[in-house]
Amino acid sequence: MDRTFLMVKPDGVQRGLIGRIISRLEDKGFKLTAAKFVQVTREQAERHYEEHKGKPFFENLVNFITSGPVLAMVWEGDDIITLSRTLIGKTSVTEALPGTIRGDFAAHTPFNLIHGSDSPQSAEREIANFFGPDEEVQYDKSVTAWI
Ligand code: IDP
Repeated sequence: MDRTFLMVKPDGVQRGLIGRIISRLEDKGFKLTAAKFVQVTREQAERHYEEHKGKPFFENLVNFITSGPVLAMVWEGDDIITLSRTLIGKTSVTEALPGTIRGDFAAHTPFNLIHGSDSPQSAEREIANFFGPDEEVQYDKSVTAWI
């Protein structure tokens, strides 16, 4: 089973889209193993987006992600990194296709509602930035064999 870090960003929280975003992840058959509703600190935001340090939009991005609470989550599933990014849609809202979370709900970059890790290495780093080693819940879902 692969795992990833998914986060409803402050715009998703403010717009009341937490439930609908989680529904899409559940509909796909992914398994939630950890969730935390938090205010991201500046240090945490800079660590989370460290690959973008030095880019022109970095400061705005850190300001955005610390502007209100987020829902940080860990989800599991086979190939979940690729599958969840397909479900999320393209970074730029003008390229995100209808049917994807961003394509259906987001209208302005960087307000694109949800973050998803782009590699197993990023996932591990991002999970460790938000969760301690004992905060994930291990359990079986009886439908797994049917997904
Ligand atoms: P991703 O979230 O689709 O993985 P990344 O390239 O990792 O995309 O960028 C992280 C976040 O930074 C994006 O989701 C978006 O909110 C913001 N962002 C990315 N590129 C730009 C840009 O060119 N201008 C403004 N914000 C951007």
